[in-house]
Amino acid sequence: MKKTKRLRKLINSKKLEFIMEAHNGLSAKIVEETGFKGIWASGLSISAAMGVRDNNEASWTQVLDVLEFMSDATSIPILLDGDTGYGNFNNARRLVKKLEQRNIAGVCIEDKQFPKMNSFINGQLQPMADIDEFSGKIKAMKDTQNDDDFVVVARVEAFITGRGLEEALKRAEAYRKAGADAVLIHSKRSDIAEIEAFMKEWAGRLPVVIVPTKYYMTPTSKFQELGISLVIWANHNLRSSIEAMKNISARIYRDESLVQIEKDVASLEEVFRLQGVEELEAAEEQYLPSSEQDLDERI
Ligand code: SPV
Ligand code: MG
Repeated sequence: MKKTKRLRKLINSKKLEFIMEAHNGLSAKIVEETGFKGIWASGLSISAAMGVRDNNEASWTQVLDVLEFMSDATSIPILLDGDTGYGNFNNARRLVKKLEQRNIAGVCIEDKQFPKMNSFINGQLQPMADIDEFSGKIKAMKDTQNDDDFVVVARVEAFITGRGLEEALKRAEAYRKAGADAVLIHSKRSDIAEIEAFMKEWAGRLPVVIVPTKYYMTPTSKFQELGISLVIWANHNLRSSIEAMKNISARIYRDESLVQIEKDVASLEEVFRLQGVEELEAAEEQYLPSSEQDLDERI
């Protein structure tokens, strides 16, 4: 099944589904091997892995290059965190074109202004997009996609910017009318109150996606109960790798030796396996001359 269709199925499924953050080819591969049915290409994680801020400091084509590696390394669908679409409707529709060429299954855009800022930094101060402008952007993206199953998720930042339920509903409804396939309702509260209030009023008009980074204490059964479609575990491969790298760097620095740490890092064999070394060895058998004699005959 096409990646786009698989993402669409995840979003429309009656069952609560989950996708997991990745930020490069390696982490994408690990997400797939773990068993996840989809990948969140997180803007925060990709930018952090590049050593820059989540403020559109990395250009959109640099993000595209990372996505290409992620897509080539995996067979499950990728939903790109497309920030604000990297400009106006025209930039956003060109993004869709380029994503389809790279076999990316969908993109989520948020109703803020370019350059964006991460939702958990001074959310209250962040300017939102004009509703009509953002709706036009969604419409342009939907009109551009070649594959009917390509998914556009509209992310509502009304709670993040402190504007409340009424504004969140008004925006979500406008984006639904503009053709969005799902709504991502974001909250920076440590409880699920805003999401719960939204879900009650929204009443299933479109599938709803959430990112419970801040309300991580909420049991997953509550998401199911509220009728949420898709949960994004948004940054936990990045954060776990930061902890692991800090720990191992510090120990090697302190010990000036590898004696104590070898048992605590992935083996080289595991690195080679993840890179697919075996496949290359098999291909060499098939395509490279097998002996000096073969080579002599061919010359
Ligand atoms: C991301 O993963 O980059 C997101 C989710 O956009 S959040 O960091 O919660 O804004
Ligand atoms: Mg982001």
